[in-house]
Amino acid sequence: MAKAKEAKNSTKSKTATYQNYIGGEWVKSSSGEWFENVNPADTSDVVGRFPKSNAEDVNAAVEAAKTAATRWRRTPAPKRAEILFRLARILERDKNKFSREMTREMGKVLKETGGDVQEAIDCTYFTAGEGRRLHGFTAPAEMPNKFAMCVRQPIGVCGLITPFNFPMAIPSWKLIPALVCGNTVVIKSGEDVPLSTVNLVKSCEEAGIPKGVVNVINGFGEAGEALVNHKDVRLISFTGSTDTGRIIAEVCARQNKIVSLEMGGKNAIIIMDDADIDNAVEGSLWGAFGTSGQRCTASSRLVVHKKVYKKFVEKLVERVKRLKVGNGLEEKTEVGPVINQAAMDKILSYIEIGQKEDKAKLACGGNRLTKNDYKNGYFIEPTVFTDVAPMMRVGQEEIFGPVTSVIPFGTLDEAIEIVNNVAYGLSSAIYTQDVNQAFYAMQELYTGICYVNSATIGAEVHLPFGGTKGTGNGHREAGTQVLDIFTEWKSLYIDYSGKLQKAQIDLVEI
Ligand code: UN1
Repeated sequence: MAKAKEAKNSTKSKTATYQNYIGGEWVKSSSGEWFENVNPADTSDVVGRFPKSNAEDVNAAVEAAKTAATRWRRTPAPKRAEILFRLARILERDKNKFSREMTREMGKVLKETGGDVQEAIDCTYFTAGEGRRLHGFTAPAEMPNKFAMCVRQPIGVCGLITPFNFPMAIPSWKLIPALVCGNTVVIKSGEDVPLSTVNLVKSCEEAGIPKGVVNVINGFGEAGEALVNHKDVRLISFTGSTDTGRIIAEVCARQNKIVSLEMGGKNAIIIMDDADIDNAVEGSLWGAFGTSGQRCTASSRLVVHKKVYKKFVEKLVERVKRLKVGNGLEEKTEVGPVINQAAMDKILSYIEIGQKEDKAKLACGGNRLTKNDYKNGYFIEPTVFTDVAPMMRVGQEEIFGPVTSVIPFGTLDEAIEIVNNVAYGLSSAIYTQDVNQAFYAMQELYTGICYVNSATIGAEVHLPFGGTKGTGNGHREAGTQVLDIFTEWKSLYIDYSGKLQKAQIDLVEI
């Protein structure tokens, strides 16, 4: 359930109205229905109303993307990239406006939404550079007077399904590589944060991306389902919950679609007995409570050496209690609201599980904030559980909120075992001053991302992003590795001998 409410009969004339973007036109849904995008810090503040799209809208968007595909594929990649460089400059120009609008619809603090737009800018500059690379390779052929090489080819119409927590960065991770590789796309925006996708796509329009190359559908699961099921969509790239990802993978498998999934995490920081404790506390605060813990990379477990456990917990709890929770638009706020009612209910239920079922110690937080400025928002106190055993539910399951679990350990091998022994494998970290321990941990931690002396969050766009085990299905976004999602290899053989040469049969004598 999204925070977005149905707004079929909305008559509020002042509410800003946004549309879908199909074939270069801004259009409403054929259903004639709308939903409201509200501010999670104050649900009486309606950010705008958006079309509640259905399968018919998705069909129109896919048709537009299909129509535009040939021309875009044949546009030289450096030319496609030129438009994307222009897009990056537009995003830079409008960064402040987009950040403010993002905080209003998503809740995270302004510095973080600025970082989110910056990540989209960085991704666009970096990935557009591939327009002059998109490297393939040559290889020697087995026969004389024969040439062999390998090139990347675009896939066709790609369906992009994006989450709420990085409203512009994550759409850009998918959109920009898809485009530079020569694909056309239909994006299904996250229903809690459609404005940021609309802002990104309006910028694409201004940059001069041809009609039909980028299409946007706003709405809920109905629209997403139609996109995943559409026979002309060759690829689905999805970031979101593990449950939804699994369903998407099943549907795609039946239809032989390419599917890239980025799902949950249960990331941990190891704090060794030789760590700089103050630095580790600051890192843990940022990793656990930045974005109100709503990152796939959030530090939701702090695995702390017994020798420094007491000292670390004391310092951590003291700092957590001082975190300023509030509206992300206010300068002093450090932790914003969570995204919607359902998310809040889920997080609160885990806080209850932690106390009742797991019997962990609630060191601070644990409550919804409801008074005064908090009364119309989804605010939860930053929460720390201590004395958590590794197999407790709060130590195993993704909570996706401002809650972290502190787990004591005795040896580095024990800590590594605790970190690895979860269903996911996105990010991990270790605080230590010892180079041997750091390298050993980097070798043994089975995650897609690993940090030394830094929290589990903060990946940069030019390195691959993704996780092992239940986090995904083996793909990596970002970096140049993302090109392997959005292209297929084509091997080319050119025989210039002027006669038939049979591979594996006409063996060359030496
Ligand atoms: C996510 O939480 O889904 O590394 C993405 C980070 C950010 C991206 C997080 N750059 O924390």
